[in-house]
Formats: sequence, structure tokens, C-alpha cells
Amino acid sequence: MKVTALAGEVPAALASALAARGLDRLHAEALASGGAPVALLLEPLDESEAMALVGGAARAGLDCHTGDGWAVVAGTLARLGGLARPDPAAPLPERLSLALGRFLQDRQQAPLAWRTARRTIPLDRSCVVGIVNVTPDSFSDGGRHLAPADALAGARRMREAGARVLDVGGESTRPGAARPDEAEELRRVIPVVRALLAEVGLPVSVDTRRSRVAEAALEAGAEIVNDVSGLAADPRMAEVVSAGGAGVVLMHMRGEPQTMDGLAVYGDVACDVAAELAERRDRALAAGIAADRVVLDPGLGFAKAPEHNLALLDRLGGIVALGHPVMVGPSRKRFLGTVTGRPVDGRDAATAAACVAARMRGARLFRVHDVAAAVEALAVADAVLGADGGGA
Ligand code: PMM
Repeated sequence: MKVTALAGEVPAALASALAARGLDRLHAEALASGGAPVALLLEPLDESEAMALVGGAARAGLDCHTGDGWAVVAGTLARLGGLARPDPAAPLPERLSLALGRFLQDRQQAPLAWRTARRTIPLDRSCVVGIVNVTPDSFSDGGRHLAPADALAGARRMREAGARVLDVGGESTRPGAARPDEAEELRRVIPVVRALLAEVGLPVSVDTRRSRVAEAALEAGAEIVNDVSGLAADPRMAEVVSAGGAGVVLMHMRGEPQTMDGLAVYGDVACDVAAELAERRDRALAAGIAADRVVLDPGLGFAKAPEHNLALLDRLGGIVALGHPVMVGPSRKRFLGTVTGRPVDGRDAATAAACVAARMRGARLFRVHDVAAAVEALAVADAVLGADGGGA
């Protein structure tokens, strides 16, 4: 059974009100976290499970709406905890209590750090990931970093501007782009990974769907694998990530970059993407990748129409609730052009704004081209959230 969070909000106001009235801060935050509103979609359900849920929700003081094979339960986190607790007088069917227990456990993990092959990256403040595309045809910066010397100069500027990770990619994943063969991808990526490690000193992530490229980059000293296919494109990828102890970004996409635009059909995009990412995450864990190495990404622009990207940013809480740090990559993408009317090279302010919107909904990592603009905007967002006890 799938349990999908429909909303997740910050109970910061409640914590502040309690703290201002004399409760110590930790106690106030613990109480306030129980007051967080939650709305869960549970499906598929059979009739007896739906009946049990209606009764259990009423006893726990939760709203419950049911239909053919599904139910939505809404209320506060504390009351949802009450529903999930075993009640000997009226036990919930096991499938239901297990699914609710898993949801509550995931949601509580709220990791504030990301383990990679070489360190733990703290995420108590926003982490900006600078994009180093070594491709001749990437949609926004294609060709700019093709020579290792140029990649290095760009990466140094990103470090000065506050990037904390560099993401190196040798394959353009824009819709319809032709794929380089493996040898060509290796030839583009590996010298740049080596040069960045030797000269820039930031953690390096490799943006690839090929296990051989990931493996060679990890051997060269990279510590994160950013796989836009969510480990689906190459059957050996999960093993390589697991064996290398690498951090991994599991991004949501459907199909291939060549076919994805035709697959942007969703019933409810935020629910569908969260559920599909949860499946990718479960497969990664089953392959031996440790949970604290996993970051999730909604894949803005990948099998998404402009309105899907906006809905995903607004309802990121459903992905955050899966219990892993969340990355977003809105940088210069078409949906920002649709909103602002700006061409690709005029979308950095819009990118920074999208990062802030995502930060307010709980994202912690931001993959961008213009690092300076995003770092500055996110410093303000972090300060605003920090002012209320840490935020999402
Ligand atoms: N977008 C692109 C490439 N890689 N990786 C992650 N994790 N998230 C993204 O949104 C993402 C990505 C495409 O953009 P680019 O061509 O400017 O790199």
C-alpha cells in the first residue's frame, strides 16, 4: 500500500508561541511538531481496510474521506501518531498500521546532513551545488566548460561565490539531445573530475547514467553520483554506488531524455512523483545503499510540463516527508521562461527565486549555474527560517 503525503507544513509559529510563554525551546518544538498539519492519501485499500480506517480516524480525531479503493486522512501529526498506535480494542489491519508506521518513521528522520564517500556534508543551511557541464550541447551552458581549463576557471568562481559541491556532467539531458557513447563521456568527464579535485578542493559529484563513468569518477576521487534516471538506466549503477559508499542523488524522470516529453501525464503530479521516487528509494536501499547517503530530486523539467514544475515546487513537502534531503535543479529551465518571458541567459534571478520557494518548502540542496545569485537569495531564506527555530 502506498502512503503519500499531500501537504507538510512548518509548525514554527506554534513553537514560538509556546516558547514565548515560558516553555523551554526544545520542549516547545517537540510539542509544536505534533501540531504540524498532515494530509495522507492511502491507496489501494480494500473495503474492510477502508472501514477500519474510517473508524480509527474518527476515534483519533482525524478527518477521513474515502472513495473507491482510496482514502485521504487529514489532521495533525500527533493525531496521526494516535491512529498508528496499536489499539487492542479496535486494531487496524496490519497492512495499514505498517504503512502508517513507515510513513511516520520516514518523516521523523529529517536528516540535516548527507554522507558521501569522503565526508558528511552538513545541511543545516542551504547547500548550493555548482553545475560544471562538459558537454558541447547542454541547453544553457553548452560548450562553455568543454576544455578542462575553462571548467576549472568556472569552478573556481563558483567556489568563491559559495558553492559547496561541484556537479560534473558529460551528457546533455535536454529533451531530444543525442547521447555521447561511453568512451566519449569518460573522455569528457574524468580529466575534469581530476582537475577539479586537484585545484578547487570542493566535493565533486558526477552527473551520469552510466555505471562505468560513475565508477571511474569515484576512483578519481568524486564522492557523489547524481543519476537523473534514479539508478534505472544502468543495472550496475546501484552496485557501484553501494560499493563506493558514494552519496547519491535519485532524480525523478520518466522514460529517456529522448522520450520524456511525451510522458508528462500525471493524475496528481506531486503525489505521482513522490510515489515514484519512493519506489526508486526503496530499490536503492534494497541494493545496499545506506539511507543517509540518499538525496531525492523531483527532476524539474524532466517529463514535466511547466505547470507540473510549479506544482512540484509548491508541494515539495510530499517528497521531503520521505525522510531524505531534497535537491532541486530549476536552473534556467524552460518553465522559468514561461513564467517570466525571459530567454535562457536571462533566467538567473528567476532561478534564485525558485530556489527560495523550494527552500521554504523544505529543499536543502540547489543545483544551479549562477552560484552567486542563488547563494545570496538562499542566505536570506535560511535567515528567515532560522529566525523561527530552524524552519523546515
Ligand atoms: N537537471 C539537469 C541535469 N542534471 N540533476 C539533478 N539532480 N537535478 C536536475 O534538475 C538536473 C540534473 C539538466 O540541466 P543542465 O543541462 O543545465 O545541467
